[in-house]
Amino acid sequence: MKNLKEAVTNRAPLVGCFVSIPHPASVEACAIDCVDFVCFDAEHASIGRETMEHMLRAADCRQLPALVRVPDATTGWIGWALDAGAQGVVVPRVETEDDARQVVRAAYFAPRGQRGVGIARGSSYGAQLRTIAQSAHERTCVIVQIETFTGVRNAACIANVPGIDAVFIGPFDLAQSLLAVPESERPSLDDAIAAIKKACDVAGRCLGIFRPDDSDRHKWSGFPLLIIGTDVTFLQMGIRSSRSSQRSKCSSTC
Ligand code: 3PY
Ligand code: MG
Repeated sequence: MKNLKEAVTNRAPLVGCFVSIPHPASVEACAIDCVDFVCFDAEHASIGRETMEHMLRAADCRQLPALVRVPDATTGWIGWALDAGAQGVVVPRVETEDDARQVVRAAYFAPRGQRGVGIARGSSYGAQLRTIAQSAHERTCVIVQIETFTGVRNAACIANVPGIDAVFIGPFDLAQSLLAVPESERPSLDDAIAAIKKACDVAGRCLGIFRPDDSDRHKWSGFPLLIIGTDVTFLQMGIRSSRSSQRSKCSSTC
């Protein structure tokens, strides 16, 4: 895939996975033909700035588009990820139109935003600084997560912010957030997801969701952008499934 942003904005079906293991080897291992892109999880995993850069090198070697889920919407991590050469960012817990506008400001160079221009890996250490500063808006994929009840209520405003390429639902956080809503006003998780979908459909915005595994993939056909699983959970699933097939072999032969 040449341009992940183009695929996302065209709402082409894409399936990626999170990478939580802070090592380039895990990125290389994820570079198989059923993975369209990877997303390094710098929100929950212990991926530091330097390691992220080495992981981006590994992704580039395999021509695997890489996003970084940053810890929050502040300018630091968004700029670091993009300067290091990530094709885009996924920003958690975006709850309001203002939050979404803050993400846009941090992710794009002027005139659309206020991203700092500097010498870093993403600009071939300055050799392509001018070209990058002029054209980054064509390649920088900006994805915001809606994963709180406040975010659901503001989904239409968030989805309409220019510069946002996709809205990505975090169902774990969303389910947790709904517990803080008084029962009489609390939507079900399914209803909250449907409200976000409706807002994105009306705005013509790409929509995505996280699923821990492939088991209910058929349910999400209206969600072009899927992140299914993480390297660590696939590791556990592989061990579990190998152990259980071993056990059943043993019980039939022992
Ligand atoms: C969530 O489910 O909260 C997520 O952010 C998925 O990674
Ligand atoms: Mg989350």
